[in-house]
Amino acid sequence: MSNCPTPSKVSLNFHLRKANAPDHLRHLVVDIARAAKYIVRELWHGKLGKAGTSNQFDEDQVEMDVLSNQILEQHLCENELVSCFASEEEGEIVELNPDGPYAVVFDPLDGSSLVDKNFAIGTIVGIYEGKEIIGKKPREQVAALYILYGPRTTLTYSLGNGKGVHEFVLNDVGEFVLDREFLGIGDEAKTYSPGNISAASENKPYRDLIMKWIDEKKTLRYSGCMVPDVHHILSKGNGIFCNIGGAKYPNGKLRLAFECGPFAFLVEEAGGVSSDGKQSILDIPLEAVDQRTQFIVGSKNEVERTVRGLGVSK
Ligand code: FDP
Repeated sequence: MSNCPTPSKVSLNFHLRKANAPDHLRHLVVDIARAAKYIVRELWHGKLGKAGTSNQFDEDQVEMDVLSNQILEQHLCENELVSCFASEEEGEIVELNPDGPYAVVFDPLDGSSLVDKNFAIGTIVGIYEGKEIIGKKPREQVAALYILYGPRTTLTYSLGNGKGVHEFVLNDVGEFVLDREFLGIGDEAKTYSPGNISAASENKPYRDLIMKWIDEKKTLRYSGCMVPDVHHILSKGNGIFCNIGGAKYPNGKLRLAFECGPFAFLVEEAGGVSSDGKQSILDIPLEAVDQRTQFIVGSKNEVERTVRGLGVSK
């Protein structure tokens, strides 16, 4: 960083440099952040209706799903740094530059069914070194980040390896500037966020856990989109989020590659814990892009109690 003084407003680029991110990785993260600014603009001014198409999971796509996927793809193409990517909106892994040093996984617009209701939604990204996605474990990510489109647009990233989790806010000149550094998660949860709650009708251990949280007078914080829901845990510094299996989704509803993997990386880096009911999410090998997993994440003691309570109900 030579003789440059630390600016009063620390940009994402400056922060990545200070964290000694390799130049290619820094450029890639900054380009993803740039894509997010175009997604924000479309959320403000674009069409929010249904696209009339469906994604690899046979879920109806909204126009913003398709558009945010295109925006991200375009930015990943532009920098020549990406060997391939897997997106929740694409059926298969998409090959880009064979010499690109990174492979990227992303959900371009998580919670997009809420977009026309004006709820908070987000983009989730995980970055791996090399040309492979299948066979990798989320622990091997070299960076993970999410962008939260809420009352304010924020970007939270981590490079792992004890380098911390950091939050930036998009300012009025279109720069992500540092808001908070080294977000941490305490061991006890005051809030709970129970996903796929309809599973509790046939999954008694899950129902019992929810009743326990109610009896303990924990505070419910569930919006229906994982990005703000897990962000709440990182932001408040405690809480538990889960998405548990039931009849409709035996392994839970969420996808390992684009949703659980990046968030597990961020939460564990912040001092929290993640689990599928048996092991850390970070140790589950990616066998397919459409792989789902149960997801229990947040404050250590509550995640451990939850895993015990579910009795490995996977
Ligand atoms: P959505 O389907 O709206 O994209 O991945 C999917 C997700 O949102 C998560 O963001 C969210 O936590 C979950 O689904 C909500 O599922 P439930 O409605 O089953 O709680």
